[in-house]
Amino acid sequence: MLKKLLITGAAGTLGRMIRTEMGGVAETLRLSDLVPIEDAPEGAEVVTCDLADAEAVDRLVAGCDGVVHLGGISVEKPFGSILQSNIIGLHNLYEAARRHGQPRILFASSNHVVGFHPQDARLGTDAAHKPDGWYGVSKSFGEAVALMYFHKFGQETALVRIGSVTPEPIDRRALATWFAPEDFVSLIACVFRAPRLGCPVIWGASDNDTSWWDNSGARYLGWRPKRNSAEFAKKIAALPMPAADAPVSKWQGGVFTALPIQED
Ligand code: NAI
Ligand code: 15L
Repeated sequence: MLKKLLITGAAGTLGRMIRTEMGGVAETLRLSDLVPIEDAPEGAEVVTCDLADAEAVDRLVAGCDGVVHLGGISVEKPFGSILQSNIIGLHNLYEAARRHGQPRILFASSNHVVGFHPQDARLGTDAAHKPDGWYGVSKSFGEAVALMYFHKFGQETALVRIGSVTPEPIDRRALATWFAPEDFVSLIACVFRAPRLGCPVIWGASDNDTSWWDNSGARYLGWRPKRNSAEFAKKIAALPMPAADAPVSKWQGGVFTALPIQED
């Protein structure tokens, strides 16, 4: 078991979903976000920290032997804010990790790294990066940084390309991208318990019948997602059908592919 697990972005949607479920993974949690965390579980340390502040991130990582890195901009935004939180923030995290014993990292990457692959393509973890906006580009950068630190220094990271984490799938696209919160929690446990991790790309998705992604490369972790979006197929079939040539029907990244570049 880890001694101290840092969760960045712990005030966000996924942070709130997982932070009460990490009891079996670490003795102590260090929860961090840019915004204050009011309702932390008992015994957790809480640190307010801007990922763009290198010295603050250095102090944040010190003493942790694992990091679930959820913090950052999680949707398409102007480049300036993505630069601070996702690019400079990522650099600060990996430099801090290098100085403080190389805690294993789970990086919350995104399906938007491959958003411009069509929905009829079946992707392995070696698929070309086809990001669908600055947000996707920042996740692509994050994956590249993690690989560089792995090859140069042996820093281990799970590059989890998350699909769509919601209690249930919200539309037809999500029948392929759905990632049940409990499957995410079990993946986190497997990542931190594995004797050897390396720096694999893992598709962050449940065992969906209509998946676009081949996760066979992650089997060595012993992770077996239990949920399948097929449970909700009838409910989703009753929703209005989007046009076949609409971005949400055509591209893996869905509506993100059609978003404009936003000015800072
Ligand atoms: P969220 O937007 O709800 O949470 C992100 C958190 O990061 C926020 O609480 C925000 O305050 C914090 N943050 C932003 N900039 C920061 C900075 N400079 N310093 C410190 N903290 C900062 O996002 P959500 O949905 O919880 O996602 C978590 C992670 O998972 C994100 O990195 C996102 O890109 C990734 N992801 C999420 C998916 C989903 O289905 N929710 C799908 C794919 C990826
Ligand atoms: C993401 O990367 C976003 O963080 C999340 O809000 C969803 O939009 C998700 O992808 C998705 O593609 O459904």
